[in-house]
Order: sequence, then C-alpha cells, then structure tokens
Amino acid sequence: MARIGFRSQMGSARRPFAGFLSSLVTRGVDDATWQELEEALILADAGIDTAGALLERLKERAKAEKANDADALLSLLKSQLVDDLGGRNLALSTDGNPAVWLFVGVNGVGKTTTIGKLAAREVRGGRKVVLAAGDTFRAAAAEQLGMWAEKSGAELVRGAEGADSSSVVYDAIEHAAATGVPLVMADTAGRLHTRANLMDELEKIHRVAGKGPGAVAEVLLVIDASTGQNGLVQARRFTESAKLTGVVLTKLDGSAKGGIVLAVQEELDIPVKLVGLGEGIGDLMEFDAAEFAEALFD
Ligand SMILES: Nc1nc2c(ncn2[C@@H]2O[C@H](COP(=O)(O)OP(=O)(O)OP(=O)(O)O)[C@@H](O)[C@H]2O)c(=O)[nH]1
Ligand SMILES: [Mg+2]
Repeated sequence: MARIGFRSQMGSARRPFAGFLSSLVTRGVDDATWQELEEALILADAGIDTAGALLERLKERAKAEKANDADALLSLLKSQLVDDLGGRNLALSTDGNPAVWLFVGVNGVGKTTTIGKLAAREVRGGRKVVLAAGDTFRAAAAEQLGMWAEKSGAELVRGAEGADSSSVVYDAIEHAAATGVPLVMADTAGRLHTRANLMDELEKIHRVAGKGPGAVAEVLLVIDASTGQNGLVQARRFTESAKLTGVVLTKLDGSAKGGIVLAVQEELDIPVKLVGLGEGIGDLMEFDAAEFAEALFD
C-alpha cells in the first residue's frame, strides 16, 4: 500500500495560504506581510486569538533572527509551527489488560470509521482487537461497526438496540480479558435515545469500563475538521467533562482548512494524535507536525 501523506491528501487545507504565499514570493517581506498572514490564518479557521498569538511569536523571532526575506520568513514560520504543534507524545497507550480506548464526539464526525481504520492498523501490527458497539442509538451503528470488524480482522461485541452502552462496553472488556485480547476499542453514540445528558452517559461508560478487568488507556475526541470553529465549540463541551487523552481530526482531505489543527491544539490544549485523510481503511495517519507544516507552506 502506498503511504498516504498530508501533501497529497490534504484537500483544501492549503488554499487559504495561497495568496499570502504568492505575494510573499513576489514582493518579499513588507508592511503588508504580517497582516496578510494573519488574515490567511483566520480564513484557515485558526481562530482570531490563536492567529494573533502565533503572529506575535513569529514577529519576535523574525526580529531576533533578522528573518527579513521570503525564504527566511517561510522557514521561520514552518519551524514555529513545528515548535507549537510537535514535541508531544502521540503514541496510544496500551496500558491495561485489556487496554480500553474510548472514542467520543458528536454524531457524524467519524468515530466509527476511525475505529475501523485503527483496528486495521493494530491487527496489521499483530495485535488482537475487540470492538465494542457502545453506540446503541440505532441498530445500524452496530452493523456499521460490524462491517469494520470484518474488514479489519477484529472481533465485534454488540448488544441490542437501545441497550445500556456501558454494559455493552463492559461485556466487550470481559470478553477480551477472558480470551486474551489485549485491546478493546469502544464506539460511543454522538446522541442518545433517551433524554439523558450525553456527557453524563460518557462519564458512566468511562467509569464502568474502569471497573472491569481492563483499564481505560485512551479517551479520544473525534473532531470533524471541516466544521471549523463550530467543531471547536462542540469539542469544548467534551473537554469539560470527559478526561480526554487526545484528538483525532478527521476529514482533513475535504473542505477543511489547515488552521483548525492550530486552533484545536492551542485552544483545547490536547494533542492531535491522529488525522483522518479519507474514507478508506488506510486513510489514517499519526499527526506529524513537520510534514504538516511543509504541506501547508511549501
Ligand atoms: N473524507 C473523509 N470522510 C470521512 C473521514 N472519516 C469519516 N468520514 C466519513 O464521515 C461519515 C461519518 O462517519 P462515521 O464514522 O459514521 O461517524 P460517527 O462519528 O461514527 O457518526 P455517528 O455514529 O452518527 O455518531 C462517513 O461517511 C465516513 O465515511 C475522513 O477522514 N475523511
Ligand atoms: Mg458511529
């Protein structure tokens, strides 16, 4: 399988920076440069505060390092992005017997698809995986996860439609423990069939999952990058209640703009661990700050 890359699959993410880049190349660094960069960052969904903060850091460094031509400024920009976005531990923890990875996020963001892709990656790496159909909102959700189980070579544990999600997840963990499977990935619903609060439900799943033989090793918030700043507003609700360990940013291949990566990391202060770059089973990458910065600004 050809290795997928940010540059080839990033869709519209680079587009907001095209104008800034071409005037930088033709005019060099002048008074308008900073303003054009700030506008491009805001257009790219970085958010006003994040764009402003990045610009301040850049200006200071440009002055100190006397970066006053286009090439120098571009490499400074890339290295600032790598400093801001990189240097974090992106490995998914496998602590626990089994380790349990919970996937949370509003509906339609790509939770189930991400689980399918990740299960395939783990199975390819020689690990056995149980998928827990914790989204009991509709029967189709478990069927969709079942298809991913088949494609990826993982095993599925599901309950009846409308069953208690946490009990399905608990059963999956017990089953994994009993059969020597080291990893459980649990799907959850983005909405509920009862009037219960989604955050309360997720907390309950987390609590119950920790009571069994396994341990919750990752709680991954899935965010649809193409929803831009709106996605961020939704994400904040999850950060208030769930103990998140990382973000999966999906659909960066579509109409999403690249600045959203900055906004998520700076405003939520949770590492973007994985990026979704398509609907296929191989379209998932560990986030790579250097490759991302190159892809945006080369
Ligand atoms: N282009 C693209 N599409 C994606 C990506 N990830 C998921 N999708 C698509 O987004 C749609 C929703 O994905 P799901 O995985 O069903 O989303 P979900 O969060 O499980 O949704 P609910 O179960 O309704 O809460 C599907 O059509 C997926 O194929 C991605 O990285 N890129
Ligand atoms: Mg789903």
